[in-house]
Amino acid sequence: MMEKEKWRKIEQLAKAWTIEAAELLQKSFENTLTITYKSHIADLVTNMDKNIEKFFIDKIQNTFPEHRVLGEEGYGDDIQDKSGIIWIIDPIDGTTNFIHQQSNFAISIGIYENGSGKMGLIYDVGSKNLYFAKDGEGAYLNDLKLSKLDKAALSEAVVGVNATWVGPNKRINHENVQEIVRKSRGTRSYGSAAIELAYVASGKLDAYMTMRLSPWDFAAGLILLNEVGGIATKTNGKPIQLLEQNSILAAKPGLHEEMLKHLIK
Ligand code: 2AM
Ligand code: CA
Ligand code: CA
Ligand code: CA
Repeated sequence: MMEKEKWRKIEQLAKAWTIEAAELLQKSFENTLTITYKSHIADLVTNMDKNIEKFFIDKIQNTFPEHRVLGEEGYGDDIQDKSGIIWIIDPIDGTTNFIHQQSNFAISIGIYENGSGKMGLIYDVGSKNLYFAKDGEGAYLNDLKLSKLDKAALSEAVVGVNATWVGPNKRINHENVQEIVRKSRGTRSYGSAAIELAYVASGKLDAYMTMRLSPWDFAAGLILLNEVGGIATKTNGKPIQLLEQNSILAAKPGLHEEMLKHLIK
């Protein structure tokens, strides 16, 4: 199969499966969720996180047996290297919102080939907004092609940041984060890293920063950002490592540099 045709098929199926999975998630609100803790009391997982991950793995394995899957809930492959095609899946990003709000949660899928980002989907299930990007072909919010991001200054920027990082914490000098908060036009916190990265890619946020995300939280968002000229690094300015936990600073050009000056001292 030709390369272009191969990716067209992957796109068509990834979109169809995502819509189908979103319907299962919406339908699940009619039933009682089974909620359990993972590492601590604020780290929740439901039966639906697990079901949706298994749903995707089942579809992918049946259709593309040579592809591998890395999923948050651990039903995928044990991925130690970046070779071949890897689907990096977060079945529900924003599980706390899924449980508490029944909105502001997303399905996030980043598809990589030999470590390079090929396709990203972030589906905000509640609003039915699909953020989609294909390497070299731009990024879309539903049918609308997203514009390249313009330069921005912190004084005119709305920054996505979780309140955790504004107070003393073990991951970053919080006084540097406070400077950013004070100098910005305003801050927002949505509780879904994937949605916040999609918001930066679509200009609804000018920047997003957080101290620890896993591959499934950012895999799709990075591909979207790349298509619109958004810049994403760790909060120390170094490159993000695809298969590791990373801090993330994602922003419009110019603004990324300005925020880094506050963060690196
Ligand atoms: P999740 O909902 O898929 O777990 C806010 O909680 C954001 O941080 C969400 O995108 C959430 O993803 C992510 N996150 C990453 N690690 C987390 C953890 N240990 N506990 C809770 N949320 C985490
Ligand atoms: Ca989780
Ligand atoms: Ca997540
Ligand atoms: Ca998740």
